Amino acid sequence: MEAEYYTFGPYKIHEKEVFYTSQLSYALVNLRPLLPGHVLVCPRREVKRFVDLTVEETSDLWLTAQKVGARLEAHYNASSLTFAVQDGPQAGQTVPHMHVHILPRKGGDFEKNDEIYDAIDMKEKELKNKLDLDKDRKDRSLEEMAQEADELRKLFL
Ligand code: AMW
Repeated sequence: MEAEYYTFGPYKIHEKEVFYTSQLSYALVNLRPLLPGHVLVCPRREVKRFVDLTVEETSDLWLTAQKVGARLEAHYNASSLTFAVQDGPQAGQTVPHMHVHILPRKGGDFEKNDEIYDAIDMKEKELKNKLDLDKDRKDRSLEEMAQEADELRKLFL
C-alpha cells in the first residue's frame, strides 16, 4: 500500500512522522526538536496564517493541541507546557503553514525560562551560540522520527 503524505508548507510529511490526527488537524514529530517531546500541530489544509483558519479549523487545532500537550507532558514527566505560534515571517515563522509548537517543560531545562522563545526563533544567533543548540539541531533521520512517532502514537490508543 502506498504511504500517505501530509502537507506542511513546501514539505511532504510521511505518515510515519505523524502520531495523531483529528478531522481537521494533525500532529507530527519535529525535524529539529529543541527539547524532548517538541512537536508541532498543524491544520491539514495548507494555510499560512492563523487568521486564514476557519472557525472549525481553529477549534479543532487548539483542541488537538490541548490533548497532545496533556499526553506529552505526562509521557515526558514534565510539569508545564510551552505552546508557541510564530504567525508570519517577521514573527519568526520559517515554514509558511500555520503550526503550534508544543514543548513539554521541566524546571531548569533552559537557564532562563523565556529563552525558549528565542531558541524557537533561531535567528537569534548570539543566543544560539550561547546555548550551543547547534549540536542538538541537526536534521533527524526519518527512522529516528518514525520511532518517536510510534512511541507517541501509543499515547492516544
Ligand atoms: W517556525 O520557525 O515556522 O515557527 O517552526 C518551524 C518548525 O518546523 C521548526 O521547529 C522546525 O524544526 C520544524 N520543521 C521544519 N521542517 C520540518 C519537517 N520537514 N518535518 C518536521 N519538522 C520540520
